[in-house]
Amino acid sequence: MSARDWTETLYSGYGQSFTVDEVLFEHKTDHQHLMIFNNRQFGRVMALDGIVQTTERDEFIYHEMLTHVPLMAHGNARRVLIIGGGDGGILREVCRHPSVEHVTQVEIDQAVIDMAREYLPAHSDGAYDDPRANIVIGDGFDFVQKTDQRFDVIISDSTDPQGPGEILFSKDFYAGCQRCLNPGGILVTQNGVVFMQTDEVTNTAARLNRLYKDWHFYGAAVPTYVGGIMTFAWASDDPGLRRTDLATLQKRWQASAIRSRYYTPELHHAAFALPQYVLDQL
Ligand code: AG3
Repeated sequence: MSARDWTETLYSGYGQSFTVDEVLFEHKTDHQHLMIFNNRQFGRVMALDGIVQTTERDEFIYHEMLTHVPLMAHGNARRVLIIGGGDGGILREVCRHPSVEHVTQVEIDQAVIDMAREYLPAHSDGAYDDPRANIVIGDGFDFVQKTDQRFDVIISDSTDPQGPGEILFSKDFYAGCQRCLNPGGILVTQNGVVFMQTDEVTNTAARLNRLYKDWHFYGAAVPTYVGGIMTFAWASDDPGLRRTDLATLQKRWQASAIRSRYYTPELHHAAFALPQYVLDQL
């Protein structure tokens, strides 16, 4: 098959392109257009509705930072809720934590889970078979409004706020998550590339500010989320958790015996330091 180029459609007038060395899967699911292809630089790439969601080569940065930061700051997370995250990367990292007794994952699109298990097996790395995992195919927004389960950490691994993902950035979604958090619980969410998607930070900050005692953002550069640092929103009613000191993080991380490729307690601490242009949005 001859290689063709594919360009992400996230931004108008700017975008990354990949050589599609081989299309592995392309299909319109009940919810979205799903494509998985091979690229010589990034390995297998999964795109939803024309937007890169994850690649084999750089997924560890995003998945480790969205998981280990809240779990290490919490210190004893037993029950975790994942919204979205069908590729299984977050589930894999959550299952690495010995404190975790139960994980519920609410993913709207069964096809994303099925195709990721088939074509991106290292993302979940067996976590879908972990006895602690309970997979719900459904709407994450509805789930947090209705469930009577409570969680120590909620991780929203959504698509961007356009199309079906938009509701996962609403005030009512953040309120639903707050409803489902145990005392001392933490919500983290993917919040876009701040240089390119500045409104996302401004809007999320305003919404969280009306609900949670403590909120902030932290960041990490993920090569295939182009345009600068990816931000993650942080919200909790316990302001002390975000300020967990470095020595405590180091002690907990060592005790967990988790092996990472990106996360370190030092990076965790530093990730909350934001550039002035981002602080100006808060
Ligand atoms: N979730 C976040 C995708 C964000 C991509 N958008 C962007 N570049 N702003 C991806 C799912 C990973 N498990």
